[in-house]
Amino acid sequence: MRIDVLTLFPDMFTVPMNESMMWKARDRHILELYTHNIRDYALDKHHVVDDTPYGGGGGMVLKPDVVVRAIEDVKGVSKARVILLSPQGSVFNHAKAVELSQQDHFILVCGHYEGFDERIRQLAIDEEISIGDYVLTGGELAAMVVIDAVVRQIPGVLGAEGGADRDSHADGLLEGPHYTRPAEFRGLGVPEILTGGHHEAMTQWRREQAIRRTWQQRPELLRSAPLTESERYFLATLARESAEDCQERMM
Ligand code: 4HQ
Repeated sequence: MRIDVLTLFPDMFTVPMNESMMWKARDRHILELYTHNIRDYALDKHHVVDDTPYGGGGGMVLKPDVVVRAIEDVKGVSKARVILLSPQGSVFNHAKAVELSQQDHFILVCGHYEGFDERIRQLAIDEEISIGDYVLTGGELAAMVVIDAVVRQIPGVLGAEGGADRDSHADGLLEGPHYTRPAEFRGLGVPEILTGGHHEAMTQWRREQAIRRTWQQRPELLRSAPLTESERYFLATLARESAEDCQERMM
């Protein structure tokens, strides 16, 4: 996979994109990542990239001539998708990460300041992504979030053991609890089922814990999670328990 990033702050990428899983992906030639400084595409003496907005209102807006020139130069004749990071985009999620992990090339555009001249979108952007409903100072951290989530979905990046298929969201559920040694810590033990060696019972227990945690933390995910009939029955039990708890607290 090849990813190109257009940014005013390429240095922000150097450490995060060269550690841990990201370094492995690059070292194993699974990922080529290039950053490009948008300022290099400002042709005037002072390399100006932004200007005041028409109609006033304060803040600065990225100039269309500079940013479109940068995108067109980086894209060249390739068919790479051009993605803008902004709070106005559609919200990034696991499905989007999987979809992008199947592309062989895409371009991320990061802005700073109030935003982008609208003609950048009209002329040079295929798609707009937000990493969540809050406002960042720039698109760089959002781009790194997207890159991390996408790259770990590419086969060969994580080892077979740490495969992304067991992650939260991979099966539409949150992950249940994990434990490691010691067997007792500050009076708290480890669920017996995990130390018993009954593999099938353990798998079912893990699945139920995932359903339980999803019910507690993110019940809306259960509307689309693929559950078996007996798992739906287990969920109905949890819902009944919650209703009873609620009743009790009202007494
Ligand atoms: N920004 N998801 C404003 C974001 C953001 C987000 C990036 C701040 C773009 C101009 N990006 N700049 N949320 O808040 O991606």
